[in-house]
Amino acid sequence: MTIYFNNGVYQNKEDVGVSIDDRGYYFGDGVYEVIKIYEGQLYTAHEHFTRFLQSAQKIRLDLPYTVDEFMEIAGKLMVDNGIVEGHVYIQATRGVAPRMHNFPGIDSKPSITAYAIDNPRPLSKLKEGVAVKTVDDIRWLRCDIKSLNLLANVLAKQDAYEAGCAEAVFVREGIVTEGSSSNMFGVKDGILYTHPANNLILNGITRRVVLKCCAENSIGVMEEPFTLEQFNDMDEVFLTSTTSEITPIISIDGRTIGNGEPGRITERLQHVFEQTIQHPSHKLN
Ligand code: PSZ
Repeated sequence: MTIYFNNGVYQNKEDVGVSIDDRGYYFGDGVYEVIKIYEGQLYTAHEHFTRFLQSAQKIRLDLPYTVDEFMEIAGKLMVDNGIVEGHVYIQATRGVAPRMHNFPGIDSKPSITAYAIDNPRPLSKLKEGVAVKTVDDIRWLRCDIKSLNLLANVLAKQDAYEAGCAEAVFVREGIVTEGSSSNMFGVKDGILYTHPANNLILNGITRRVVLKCCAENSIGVMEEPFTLEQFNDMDEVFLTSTTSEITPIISIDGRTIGNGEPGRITERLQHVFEQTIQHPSHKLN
């Protein structure tokens, strides 16, 4: 039986009642996180829960737990559900109140729900790479917030899937920002390029791990905006996310990158990343 976390109570999925008046349901008025579990241990959980609290603060949502308390909740869900390889999903909404746009009164408390679930690593995609499709970045200007509002991301991902691609790449005014649920990287002449961590992208935890791996392995990094034209002309391209890790990209809009196989630096970073998994207590800072 899978045990879910529902506002401080651990219960069966069937017993988790969600109100029709929840602001997550009405407005997507909330934030979330996904934390990977490798070998029965949470990976970079401190960073994820720090970002969770930061996202909440950016939407003026006060959460009643600290990073350490969230780590305990996630750990309990992982252990009690016997998850060895998978992830924890957690979200917080602005709670339950009759539908109105402005914030509910102080008597309304956030709704916090979480669960742990099996999710194997995408080994064949990691090895073979994936195709991607570019789409217009029609999102708002606070993409740094891990918001439950994902309509533009959902539409983009569906576009990509219908084109036989695994991910959609957002392009804003000619600049590659990020994927619909990933960060984007290119390698040109041995230098790694990725969009700077500003309001136009989510500063991915996996992105941060990759940048740290580069620093430790003398791989040059340019956190500078790059155009779609530059992206198409990269020697290697890959994407990162908590569940996709470092996934090579082998084609963009049907055009092959390099020789159509994962690049050398991409594979080297995958190898270094793999070592961080084996030391899950690994800290970013
Ligand atoms: O399971 C999945 O499909 C997941 S787990 C995390 C994501 C997808 N995506 C996170 C994400 C994102 O939604 C956007 C818009 N940009 C970047 C990322 C990567 O963030 P991290 O590395 O923290 O998962």
